[in-house]
Amino acid sequence: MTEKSQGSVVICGLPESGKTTYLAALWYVISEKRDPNARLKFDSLIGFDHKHLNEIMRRWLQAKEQIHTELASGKIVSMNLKDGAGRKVCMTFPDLSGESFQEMWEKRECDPGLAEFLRKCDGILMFVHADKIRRPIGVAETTRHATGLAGGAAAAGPPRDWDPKDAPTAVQLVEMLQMLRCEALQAPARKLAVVLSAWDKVEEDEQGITPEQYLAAELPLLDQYLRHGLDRWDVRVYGLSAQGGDFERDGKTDDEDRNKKVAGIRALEDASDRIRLLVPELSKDLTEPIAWLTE
Ligand SMILES: Nc1nc2c(ncn2[C@@H]2O[C@H](COP(=O)(O)OP(=O)(O)O)[C@@H](O)[C@H]2O)c(=O)[nH]1
Ligand SMILES: [Mg+2]
Repeated sequence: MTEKSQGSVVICGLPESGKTTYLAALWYVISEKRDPNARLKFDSLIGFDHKHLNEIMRRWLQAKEQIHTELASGKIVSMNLKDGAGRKVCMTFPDLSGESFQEMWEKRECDPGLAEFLRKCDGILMFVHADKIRRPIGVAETTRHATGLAGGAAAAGPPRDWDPKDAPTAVQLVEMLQMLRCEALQAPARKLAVVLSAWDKVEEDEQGITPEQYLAAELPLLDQYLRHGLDRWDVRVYGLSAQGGDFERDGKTDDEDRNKKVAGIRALEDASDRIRLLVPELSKDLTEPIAWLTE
């Protein structure tokens, strides 16, 4: 098997978009061989140590939210998977914190280590937390805010300076994707899997909505860019619940309602029953987006 026949995927996503939780659940499923029907199987690790993966898996099994300081910053880690024919697929996590993706919008700069992987990958897996989407603020709303008119309680106190992090989620993501096509990067990837994480939160309010419909409704700028933009992405939108519901937040156990739900998740006999992936049909196979990206 030559190097050329390998597939390669880069995992992207702003901070708090669900990357570590996905990795923890994936590690549980593939290292314990919990899903015999998974499209891809585990092969090997590059740069990762088992200890770290086992630690995030343990937190996932205990239904505890992941901690944010994880790997030494700048450490790029990859996992090789393989399909039934033995073809290897390399998934790379250039930045589990997500800060270098945010910097692509904030500073219009791309970390050299990240750039190296972007320049040679076949597909991009981009995480978006479905329940933490920053929406654009309209002019009327901004004015009301500033002048303390109707409902202007929020206007109390001095106005806060604008920070690029406050920009709408769709603006940050479209900028990041457009940068992949710029002269300096020229990322060859044509396929993009958008994973809307924490899909259980969406289903609490809007049963029956598909991931595509949700993206179009909540991130219209991103939706229009993906469908009509010049960058011509071949896109699939997934809804993913990798936890099955909210997990215990570090040091906070006084929310009765949340505690009950966490107990329900812990009580599931098979922890892989927490996982729901809308492909759009329901699946549990966390390797599906990786397999599609490298088909
Ligand atoms: N309810 C729910 N919350 C999730 C899910 N996946 C991730 N989260 C939460 O989203 C937040 C960010 O997740 P994390 O994996 O740490 O994001 P990262 O910064 O991209 O690695 C955390 O509070 C997670 O508990 C899910 O499937 N359901
Ligand atoms: Mg993380």
